[in-house]
Amino acid sequence: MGRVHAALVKNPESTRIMKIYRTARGLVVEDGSSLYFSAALSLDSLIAHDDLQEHLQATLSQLSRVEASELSDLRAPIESQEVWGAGVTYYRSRVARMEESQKGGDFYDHVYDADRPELFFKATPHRVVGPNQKVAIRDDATSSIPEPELAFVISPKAKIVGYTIANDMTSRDIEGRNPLYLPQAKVYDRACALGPAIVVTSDAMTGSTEIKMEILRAGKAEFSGATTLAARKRTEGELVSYLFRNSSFPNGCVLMTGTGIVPEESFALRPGDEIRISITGIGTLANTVG
Ligand code: DO4
Ligand code: MG
Repeated sequence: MGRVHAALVKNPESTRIMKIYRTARGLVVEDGSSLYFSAALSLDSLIAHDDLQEHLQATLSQLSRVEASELSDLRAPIESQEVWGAGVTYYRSRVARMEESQKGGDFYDHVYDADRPELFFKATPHRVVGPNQKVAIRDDATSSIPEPELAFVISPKAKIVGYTIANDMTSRDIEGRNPLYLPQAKVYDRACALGPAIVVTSDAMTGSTEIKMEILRAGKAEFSGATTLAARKRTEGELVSYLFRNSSFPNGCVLMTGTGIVPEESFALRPGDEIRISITGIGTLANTVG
């Protein structure tokens, strides 16, 4: 099990960072080296707490201690939340989209520099898969890529209560034909993966936090790339405040914060590829294409 990375720790009072896993049986809370299980707690009710870290610490004594084997059947750490995405928040994404676009490429340039970020609807919970589950390629797409992203878990009152890892699967040939096809390129069954856990912290993640992605084909590395949060152009506050403008999220929501890693244009995912996305302090989200 992972340990908290210094990048997550801003003040000594909050060094006790916890993780929430969702399994087929219920929720598992990791606190240091201890694991606690509850079949009764729901993510919807937890995410409603703006002080989630303190709330969880106060709740632990009522939960049962369990062994690591309890984490064998992980599910996406989501219940009723909508998943949204931010786009073109890294220079690499701006450049790649402009190259891929047959029409409308300058839209990406404009949105990179604009005050208002690109925010788009990504998934309802039934379209989201968890760790080790299969993500999908659309039948009518010819070039699909994974997008490795940090995701915010946000309370109904617009407070970031945790972080997780997201894979924003994208049919880039469909989006490349016309930016108005974005919803079809982005929203389809099993187009989003989340996990393995929500890191619960009230501290912002620092710029040195690393995001890495490796794509294995027949067990061999076919692509690898890395970036850090320092390369993201938008702050946590601006992304969340634009998302909540005139929009309410009664059960909170998940916001993917954009990709800074895009494989070269000649690359396309194939069935059987394994996608491994790691973020400092959170862990690794692994999915196979199928
Ligand atoms: O503009 C299209 C979406 C971009 C995106 O998903 C990203 O930059 O991560
Ligand atoms: Mg994306």
